[in-house]
Amino acid sequence: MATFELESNGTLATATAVTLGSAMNGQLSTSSDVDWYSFTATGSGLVSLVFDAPTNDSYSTNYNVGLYNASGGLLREYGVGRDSTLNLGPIAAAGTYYIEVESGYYYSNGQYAATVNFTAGSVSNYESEVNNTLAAADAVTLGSAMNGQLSTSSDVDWYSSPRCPARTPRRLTRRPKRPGRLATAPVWSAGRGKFVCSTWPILLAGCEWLQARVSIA
Ligand SMILES: [Ca+2]
Ligand SMILES: [Ca+2]
Ligand SMILES: [Ca+2]
Ligand SMILES: [Ca+2]
Repeated sequence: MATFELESNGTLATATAVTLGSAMNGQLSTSSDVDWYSFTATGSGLVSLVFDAPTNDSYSTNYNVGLYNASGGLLREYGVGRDSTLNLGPIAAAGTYYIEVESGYYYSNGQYAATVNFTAGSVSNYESEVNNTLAAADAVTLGSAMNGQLSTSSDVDWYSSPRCPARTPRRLTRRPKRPGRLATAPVWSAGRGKFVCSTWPILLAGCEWLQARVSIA
């Protein structure tokens, strides 16, 4: 039997609970309708979502589909116009998580279906939103790929890697060149700290930090 959203579900608090692996049917009744869904994870793992769209548009966005944590922090988001399987990335801990479906650039009043899948297991080498500030940077292992996504044009992802010990970090004097690309900064060994803006509060006692900031220019 098909399962349908329960309006009003326009907030986290009124989200319709979904069963993992089962399709949930919904519809955006107007272009401002927002549909929230919730699910419970028993531990860390990877989330994916099969979105069955009523539209079939490869180039335009009819829906924005996002994964949020219990605090309403956006973890990942995609704009879709046709049937899609979305990699919504990792969640690090047990708890309640949320899916939001809203209208994209174009509006469709058709019925969609969303199936949330969860594969339990340890996750590493993924960003852990919300990592939008230097203080919340995700630690990376040098030489290992880190997986991240810019969920919106205003998302910023910070990464860091300590390079301890034994030297007092230096203040650096300029922003990275070429914003919008991975800006790896600094080996700021003596006399060479020239890539990171001095306003970034990166002075951590006893450690050098290698930092990367990813954003859309
Ligand atoms: Ca709805
Ligand atoms: Ca709604
Ligand atoms: Ca991100
Ligand atoms: Ca981010």
